[in-house]
Amino acid sequence: MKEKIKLLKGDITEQEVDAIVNAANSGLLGGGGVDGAIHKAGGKVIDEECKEIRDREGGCPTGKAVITHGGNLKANYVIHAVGPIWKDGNNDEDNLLASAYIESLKIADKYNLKTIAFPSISTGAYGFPVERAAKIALRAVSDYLDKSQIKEVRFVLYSDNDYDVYSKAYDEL
Ligand code: AR6
Repeated sequence: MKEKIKLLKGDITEQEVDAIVNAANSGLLGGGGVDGAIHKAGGKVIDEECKEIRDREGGCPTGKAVITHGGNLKANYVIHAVGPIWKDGNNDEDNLLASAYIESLKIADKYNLKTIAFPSISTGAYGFPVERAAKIALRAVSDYLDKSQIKEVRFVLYSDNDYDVYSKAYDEL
C-alpha cells in the first residue's frame, strides 16, 4: 500500500513517530552513521538494552531486527535492523535487505505501533547501491502494508541524492 509511505529529507533522530528504525550491525554495538547518531541521541537506555539482547541472544543476525526503548528520543522505540553488507549482488543481498525491512515491520505490528520511520538501510557503510536498495525497500514495505495495522511509514533520507533516488523509485512503484 504505497499511499501509507511518505518520503522526506532529514535527520531520523528528530522524528516524532512510535518507532524509528536503526541501520545496526549484528553485534548491536553501535557504530558510525545513523547507528551512531541514534545511540548518541537516545542515550544509555539504548546501549543497555542492546547489551541485554546481546548477552541473551548473541546479537541480531543479518536480515533480522530487534527492539529497544527510545531513551531520550521523541520516538518511544528503536527497532534495530541489520541489513546486508554489499559484496557483488550474488550473496542474497536483495533478499536480506527486503527481510530487514519486513522483520522491522513485523515487530512494529507485534507492539501495535502505528507510525514508523526508516533510514536507507545498508546504503552507507555497508555499500549497497542506493538505486537498487530504494526499489527493494519501497516494494517490500508497500507489499507488507497491504496486510498491516501500521498507518504511516516514513523514509527519512539524509542527502538530496538519496531523496531524489527514492522519489524516482516511489513514482515507478
Ligand atoms: N538520519 C537519517 N539517515 C542518516 C543519518 C541520520 N541521522 N545519518 C546517516 N544517515 P549507515 P549501513 C544515512 O552507514 O550502510 C554503522 O556503523 C546515511 O547517509 O548509517 O546500513 C553500523 O553500526 C545512509 O544513507 O548504515 C553498521 O556497522 C544511511 O543512513 C553499519 O554502519 C545508512 O548508512 C551499517 O551500515
